[in-house]
This record gives sequence, structure tokens and C-alpha cells, in this order.
Amino acid sequence: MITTNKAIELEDKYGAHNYHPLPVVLAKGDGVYVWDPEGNQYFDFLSAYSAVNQGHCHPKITQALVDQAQTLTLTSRAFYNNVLGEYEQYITEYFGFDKILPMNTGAEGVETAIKVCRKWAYEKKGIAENDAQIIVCENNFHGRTTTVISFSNDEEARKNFGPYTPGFIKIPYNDTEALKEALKQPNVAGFLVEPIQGEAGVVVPDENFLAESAQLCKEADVLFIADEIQTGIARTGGLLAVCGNCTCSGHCEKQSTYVKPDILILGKALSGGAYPVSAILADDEVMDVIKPGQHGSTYGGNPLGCKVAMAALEVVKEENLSQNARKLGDLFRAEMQKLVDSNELFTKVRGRGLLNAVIINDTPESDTAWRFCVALKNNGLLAKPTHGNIIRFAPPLVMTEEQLLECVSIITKTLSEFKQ
Ligand code: IF1
Repeated sequence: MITTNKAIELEDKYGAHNYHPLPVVLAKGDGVYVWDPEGNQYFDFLSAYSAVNQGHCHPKITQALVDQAQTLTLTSRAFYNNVLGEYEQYITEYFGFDKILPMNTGAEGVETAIKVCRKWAYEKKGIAENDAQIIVCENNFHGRTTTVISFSNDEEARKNFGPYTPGFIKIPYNDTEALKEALKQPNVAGFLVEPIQGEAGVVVPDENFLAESAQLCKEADVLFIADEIQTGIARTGGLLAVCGNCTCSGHCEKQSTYVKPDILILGKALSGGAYPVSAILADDEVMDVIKPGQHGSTYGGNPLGCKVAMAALEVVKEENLSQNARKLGDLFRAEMQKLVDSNELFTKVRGRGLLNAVIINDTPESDTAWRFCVALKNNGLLAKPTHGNIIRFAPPLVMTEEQLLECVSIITKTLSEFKQ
């Protein structure tokens, strides 16, 4: 087997340098664990950016992938396939929407939502062609396509990739007053928002922000579009972050805290990390604006992805991953709070469910958080800094309480050894 050093050397020489990975090579995964080529075992506290909520190589998802791979993988949408309809029924009932539009990656899901929103604005709301505006939030992360980076304010993601796509209005996150003002502008078609901002460093909005935003959008006849690519599928302790306090791992609208988006965007854990699958969900009034030839993708809705997604969603329900994420998340933050209270390096812990972050007591330009993550790695736990001084902690949701406490011990031990 290839060694760690060799694997890093090859990536460095032959791959575009569009990432700066932690110096660890992963060769195998199982549940909450991953191993490097030398056989060292680690707890994965990134979960492929929340794509492997169900844990690495979940047997049920792997089996669905293998079975379908030996049967039929891709037909294109030029023909019907015998899995897509079953999947469409399954996922729409699972999340409580009339229809799904299947895609592959998260950014494609966001692009799809933007297109559907604009078309709805012109054909249903009566906005003049090419005038539609979509409200977005500062410090958003919705992917890396040219249109999506056009409304990013991350210089790294944007600079020298222009000219940028117009049609977006930026407001501060978690600011309903700003949203109210922006909704007064002419030609507003939609409000695209992350229920918790991931890339920004796990920024959890005020309790009523989503419900109030959705209500304001409704009053203004504007589509409320939730990007749950990262927060969805049990990560934050509910089936979706828009489920509020409800911890059930299936769909229900009984909970008063539930906020139904006009367009819901899913990706990542929709496939349990086995295969790229994304989707947007909406009711007929919105989805019906799309007619043949107006949107699509060679791979979107392929039988392999459909089977994998159904298995991934079944696992979430069967293993009560929302409840587990909620329970372990509360425990994790309580344990991290003890560290915040008792040492200088950790200044704050925040998050919901198992999407959490710890703020490191140094500037975003410092390498302290990076060095701390390298130290964590050496003690058997993998996490990665974001924005220089924030460390995201997001293990697979199949973790047990015992394993989580072992991870807390690793973090505590690393902290006690660490020299700033
Ligand atoms: C990378 C963060 C996570 C997302 C939301 C759409 C997409 C993402 C809310 C696009 C993707 C990723 C991709 C990633 C880093 C990452 C990330 F740090 F940026 F915030 F998850 F933590 N909407 N998020 O979070 O989905 O097209 O990538 O499938 O490596 O660039 P994609």
C-alpha cells in the first residue's frame, strides 16, 4: 500500500493546489473511524463536511450501492428508469413536499434553486424578465460555481473569477430588520439562506430568525429558500435545521417550530457520502415552472444515486440519528464549555446538534488553530480549522456516548499538552 508521504507527494505534484489539507492520508473508514495507510486509527470529526452523517461505509448504504451498481447505473433522463419514480415518491413523502428535482452536487442544487426561483418570479409573480433579485446573507457559503461565488464575500472564493452574475442583494445574517428593508426593494424573488452558517464558523441564528424570515417572505410573496446541504439530514439534531426543536428523524409538521421552506436544497448526507446526490424539493406551485429542456443533468436522478439516497435516508430514520445528534451535541457542548471555562486557548463553543465549533484565542491570521488540529491528529482525532481561528467539530452521527467521551478526553489531553 502507498505510504502517507508518497500519497501527499503525488497529490502535491499532480493535483491542482485548490486545497490545503491537514497532513494526514486516509486509506480506510468504518463508522466514526478512519485509518491512514500505516494503520493509525482516528476519530473523524469532519465527516466529509457532514456528508458522512451515517458514518463511513455504512453497510446498508454500501450494499445498496453495490447491488444497484451490478444492475443498472445510468440511463440518462432521455429514458425513464425503474428506480427514479420510487425514489421521488420516497423522498417527497419523507420531507413533505409535492416534488423533487434531482441533481448531484450541492452547488448544482443551489444553482437549480436559483433558476427555479427566477423562473417562478417571471412566470408566476410577474417580475419583468431579467430583473429578479434574490436576497442572500453576508458570509454565506453555497458552493463554488461562477454564479454562486458572485454573491459570496469571501475574497479567496471570488477574486479573479469575475465578471460576476448580477441579481443578488446581500444583507447581514440573522437580521430580520435588514430582511424587512431588503424585501421593500423592487423585484425581489427569493431569500436564500443557510439555517446555520457552516463555513462562516457555525453561526447559529436567534431562535426566531428562520420563522420570522419565512413569515416576512410569505407576506412579500418571495420564496424562502433553505440551503440545508450541510445542516440537513439530522446533523443539527432534527431531520432538518428548519425543524426547530423537533428531534424526530422523519417528516412531521406537527411541531410548532417547523418552518417549511418554499424550496429546500439537500446534498451531502443525502447519500451518506457514498455517491454525489443532491436535490431540491418544492411544492407544485413552484416546481411546475420547469418544463422539458429547461434544466437537467446527465447524472441527476440516475438509479445508482436514487438507491443510495433511499438507503441513506432509511438509515437516518432506523438509527434515530436526529435524536442521537441532539443528545450527543448537548453533551459535547457542555464538555467543551468546561474547557472554555478552565483554560485560555478555547474562548467559546457554539453549535447545534453535532455541528459545533470552538473559537481559538488567537487571530484568524495565526496558525494556532492549525497547530492545535495537527496536535489533535497526533492524538487520534481529525478536525480542521475554518477562518483561521475556528475549529469545527462534526463527527458522524452514529457515534456512541462512550466514543464521544473518549473524544472529549483526547481534546482535553491535547489541550493540556499544547503550547501556544
Ligand atoms: C469544500 C464549508 C462545509 C455548503 C452549503 C452548498 C455547498 C456547501 C451550505 C456546496 C459545501 C463545503 C464544500 C467544501 C467545504 C464545505 C464546507 F467549509 F465551506 F462550509 F461543509 F463545512 N451549500 N460545503 O456547506 O456543496 O457543491 O461542495 O457539494 O471543500 O469546498 P458542494
